[in-house]
Amino acid sequence: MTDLTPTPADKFTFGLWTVGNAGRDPFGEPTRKPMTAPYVVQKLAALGAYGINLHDDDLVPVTASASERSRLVGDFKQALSDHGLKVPMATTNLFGDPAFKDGAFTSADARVRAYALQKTMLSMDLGHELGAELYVFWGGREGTEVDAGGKLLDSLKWFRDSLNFLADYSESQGYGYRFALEPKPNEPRGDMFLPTVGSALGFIATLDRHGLFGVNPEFAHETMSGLNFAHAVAQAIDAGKLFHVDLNDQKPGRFDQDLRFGAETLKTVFFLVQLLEQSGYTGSKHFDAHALRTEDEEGVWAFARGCMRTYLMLREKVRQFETDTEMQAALAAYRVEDPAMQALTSFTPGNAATLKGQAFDREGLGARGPGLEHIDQLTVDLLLGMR
Ligand code: DIG
Ligand code: MN
Ligand code: MN
Repeated sequence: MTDLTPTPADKFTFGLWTVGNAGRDPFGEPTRKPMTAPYVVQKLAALGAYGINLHDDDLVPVTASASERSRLVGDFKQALSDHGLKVPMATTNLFGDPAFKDGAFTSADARVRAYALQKTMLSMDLGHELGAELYVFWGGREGTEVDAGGKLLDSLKWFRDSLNFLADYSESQGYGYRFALEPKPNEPRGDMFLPTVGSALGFIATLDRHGLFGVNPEFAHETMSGLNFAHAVAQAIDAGKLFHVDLNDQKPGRFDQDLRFGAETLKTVFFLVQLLEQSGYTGSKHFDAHALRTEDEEGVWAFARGCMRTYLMLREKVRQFETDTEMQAALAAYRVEDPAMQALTSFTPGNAATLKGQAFDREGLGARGPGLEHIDQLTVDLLLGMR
């Protein structure tokens, strides 16, 4: 039987805010008591996690005094050292404070944009102090409900100026951060800027230090847009821009559910794991998810165990998929190799002339059955454990 025990080598990470989610939602009060950061570190290490990520406010409230900050950071660092957990990623909470209610980097108020830069620099300082090498930007409040404000073009300029400033700050400090933009189509804003992986990739190309920027796709966010998350991740990998990934699950057409990984959409989740494993992705497998509001603390740890267990089970299914002779034979038949024809698709004037004169059996090409029903049923058999 495959060993499904998570180890730090699997690079599973959680955010302080994920297992620390107290169950508050727009229509209800918290259902769980808060947990201290050192306690969360101890529990996640015991479950086999590799690391813990944080927003600045998750560890140090914006109202904390210097001595309180020192104590909170010191206790957290001690717990990390005691339990061997890393902090691979840090990020800023630019979405909770009312100051950011109409955006942070894209606020129409220049003072808010400047404050967002200050808060992010201080948060980058904290992340560096904790050893983070990746910095995520999720623009929770970067968007609109009212487009009459006339800032659609200005917002992209302000967003770009802020990211350029912060990349320059990181380099000037010698922090060596890489940065990952995390897209989301809506919620909490009616329409958010950089809504999908595709839009984020296009925006990165406009940045000064674009080589330092990649994406942090989240399963729930692309799914909210009605998109296939495996396709989004494939494009990020193709662009060499998959710097991080937020793993969870989601029912299409609903608010951001941040469900336990694999709780809802097993086939897409399987193809995602296959992509991450086959592409040699070496970044964190970050579960940006939380236990259902119904759950008590034991439910929180069942949630965390489930995220990691499901990833490991699907990784085993990927191995089975790759070694299943019937599946591999069906995949080989699906792809029609024709070296002579393939050679013609590399442009030379001669190839173009030959290709233009090439006779094709157009009707025969259309009549051929690719065998996809068989391949997909074999996949279902595999996922249901029937082969
Ligand atoms: C929400 O999906 C966002 C925030 O939780 C955080 O800024 C980011 C990092 O995972 N994901
Ligand atoms: Mn989410
Ligand atoms: Mn996320």
